[in-house]
Amino acid sequence: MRESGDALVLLLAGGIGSRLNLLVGRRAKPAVPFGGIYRIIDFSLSNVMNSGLTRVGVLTQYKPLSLMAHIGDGAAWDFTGRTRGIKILPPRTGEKDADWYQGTADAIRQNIDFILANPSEQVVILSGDHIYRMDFDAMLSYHEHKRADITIGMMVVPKKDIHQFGAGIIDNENRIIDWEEKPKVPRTNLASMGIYVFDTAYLLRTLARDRQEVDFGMDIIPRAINEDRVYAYPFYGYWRDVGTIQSYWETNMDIIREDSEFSPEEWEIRPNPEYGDHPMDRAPARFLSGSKVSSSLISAGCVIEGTVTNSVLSPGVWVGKDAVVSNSVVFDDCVIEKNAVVDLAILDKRVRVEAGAVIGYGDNLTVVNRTYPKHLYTGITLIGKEARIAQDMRIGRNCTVSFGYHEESFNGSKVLADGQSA
Ligand code: ADQ
Ligand code: ADP
Repeated sequence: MRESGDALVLLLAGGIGSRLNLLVGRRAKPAVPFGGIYRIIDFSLSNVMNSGLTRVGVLTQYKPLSLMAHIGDGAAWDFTGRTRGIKILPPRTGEKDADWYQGTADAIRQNIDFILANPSEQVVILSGDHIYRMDFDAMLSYHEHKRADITIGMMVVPKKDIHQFGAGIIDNENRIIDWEEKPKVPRTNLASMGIYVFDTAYLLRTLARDRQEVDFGMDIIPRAINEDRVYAYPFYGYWRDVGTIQSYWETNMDIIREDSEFSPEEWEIRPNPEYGDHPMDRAPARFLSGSKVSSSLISAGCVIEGTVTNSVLSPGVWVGKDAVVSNSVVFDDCVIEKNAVVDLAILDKRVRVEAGAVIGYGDNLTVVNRTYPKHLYTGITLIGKEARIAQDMRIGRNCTVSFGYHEESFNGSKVLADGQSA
């Protein structure tokens, strides 16, 4: 019988996340700041903590530095102690590209030593880039009750979105009887959340079977449903994959929607207060005379003199006199000088928008180019880390500006038309 807290957690935190564009230029997707004071991975780590699980391996691959710094020793999520622990598992660094993880199952396969060194009845496999609250202890009990080999967290999504997910068809016992990874033609609206419970012995046998099986959704699950006991664990709460700029922005906006069921504080999501970007060592936010703020999340250390509506501000953001920030997500220590306008934009850390500059210029919210990842297509403008937007500069909708990193301020052509990059 399973002892509560016994299961081993493996957190997949390695994907490149290229659809997040500039936000992942210098950091892994799970390390992207989110919701004012969090990073995306805080949601998974807090869920693990709140489920009473105490042993975690974090599988990394792409630009793990700020992710490692952020996780530190894991004390923020109570992973320190004699029988507890969080370990960052780097990718194998062999000679060949082929030694890098090829897919989710391959990533786990390369860490079999870690699984063997931490004996457990079940392994819980999670993604580091989802925003949600879930009780994995309840899922583990369900897994045992079903006597399943694999249990997959699944939820109903709009049919038009099913092509992004693994899609399953279940019988009336919730056993998965058909499966298609990222189906072109929707046959069901039941989507995999990429959250798996495996019986440990079964997982080890499965991984040893065929090294060509490199991905759970593509290879392992479609075979397993024919031969083994694979069940869906139905999930009814809030869950978002923040893999695109659009879903990242929408999910941030969900925090400030008054009718939203999404509430990081109520869910006891913990940021890492030991880590540099944290609110604890900042002064309280200040609202100077003339400031107007509504429907927004304002973190500590912010100083507001202008207008902020419908926006999420990380710690230390300055909004100058008569400046307007609306419908935007603004990361740590950005400065929006007087009379500047920022609308429908995401600003990475330490961006400076000089006086009178406009980001999100014009009213063109129409589709520019639907073939993302590269291009934004719903009007959101993305400004990369440390970019400086010169005085009176105008940046149109759907633009990306990665000009920064201590270079001159971006004032190239005075106007960046819709959909351009600089
Ligand atoms: P995707 O999200 O497309 O689909 P994938 O890109 O393989 O799956 O990533 C899953 C997670 O693993 C991500 O968090 C990613 O960062 C991480 N990851 C990917 N490759 C990795 C590697 N080599 N090393 C470490 N981490 C890695 C999956 C399922 C679908 C399901 C969706 C739900 O395949 O069936 O519907 O997740 O989001
Ligand atoms: P990111 O969001 O990409 O992690 P940060 O600027 O927050 O960007 O930090 C990148 C790394 O550099 C982190 O490990 C952080 O702790 C470290 N860092 C950031 N600013 C400083 C600083 N002023 N001095 C020393 N280290 C810093």
